[in-house]
Amino acid sequence: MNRKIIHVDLDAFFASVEQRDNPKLKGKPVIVGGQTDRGVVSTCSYEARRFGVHSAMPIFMAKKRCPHGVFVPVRHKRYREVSREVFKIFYGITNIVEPLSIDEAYLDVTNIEEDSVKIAYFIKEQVIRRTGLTISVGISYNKFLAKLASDWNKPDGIKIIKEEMIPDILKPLSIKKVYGIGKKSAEKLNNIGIYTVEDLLKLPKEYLVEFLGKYGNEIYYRIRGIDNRRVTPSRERKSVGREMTLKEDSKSREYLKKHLIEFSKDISRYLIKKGVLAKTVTVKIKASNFEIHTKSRTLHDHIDGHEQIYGIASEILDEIDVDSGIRLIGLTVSNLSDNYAEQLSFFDNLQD
Ligand code: TTP
Ligand code: MG
Repeated sequence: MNRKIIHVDLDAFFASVEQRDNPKLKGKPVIVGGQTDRGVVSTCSYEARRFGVHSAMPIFMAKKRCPHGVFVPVRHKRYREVSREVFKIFYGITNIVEPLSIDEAYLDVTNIEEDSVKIAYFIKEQVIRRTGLTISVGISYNKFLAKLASDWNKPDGIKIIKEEMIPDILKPLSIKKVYGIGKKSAEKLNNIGIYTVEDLLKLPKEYLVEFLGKYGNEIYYRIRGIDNRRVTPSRERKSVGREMTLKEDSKSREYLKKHLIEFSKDISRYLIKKGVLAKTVTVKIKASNFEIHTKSRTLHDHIDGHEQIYGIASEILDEIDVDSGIRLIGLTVSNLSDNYAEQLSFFDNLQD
């Protein structure tokens, strides 16, 4: 039997929350991000996107492109609250919800008899009524196509991709739209004259595998509308970490700390995207003689900011002996708050 998968993604999430909390910002180009010129844009309202502003752009550049923009600081705590409200609506429909980030999830509604388009409109209506935000919804019979569909008419979009529309509807799309084709693979394919899904459909499976490695097989099937990945409810991660073997063994704390700064930024970005916080910070080192040491600190409060994570990591490193040379340095945060599990238990009793 055909599955019924819905993919939901809030529109300009952080910026929309700012506009909802402060009605003076409605209809204005709102840019949410770091407050200094050295910061980056987290996201911006669709009004600002018209001027070419987008996520991850340096603030100074956003100011150049959109000098009359309203620049506001990031309020993660507030976004997590709103995210929880929205996820409650999803869990009110089914328990088979797979959160992908703070504003995005898959729902498997195969077992719900109601027409999936009606369910999608119900979600949109509930989200706007209970949070004042708009959400884009994609409906299809697998994950790849549902996600593609939610992006189709953003913002406030709704789109259904049916089996009989495949492959025609996919043919004109850029290969960058295909889940699994990253920037590097896209460039590689562009170099041999492959730009659209239509071009890609002409490549034999063996060639794609040869060319793209192990994902080639999945991509071959995906663009033919075959994607059997299941919607897996709330995969909870226990920790998030980064580590690196250094080019040469090092005794310099300053050099090691530079890596900790980069790791902290990476980890913080991940936590914020997922809407979770961490309570324990662990630094790991491998000495020149290959001995591994780890040292942890557990805090009273949960954190997600890179400066906070680095602050703790740096203090921990100060307590570690580096004089005999360090081969590898790593940083992990754990003891994660689970934003989503709370909702699961809340709705457990309501579901079939
Ligand atoms: P997205 O869903 O990628 O973006 P969006 O909701 O702002 O806009 P839309 O879906 O309408 O295209 O990300 C959700 C939130 O995650 C976003 O509001 C802010 C945050 N985020 C960052 O902080 N940095 C980033 O680089 C990205 C992409 C998102
Ligand atoms: Mg979004």
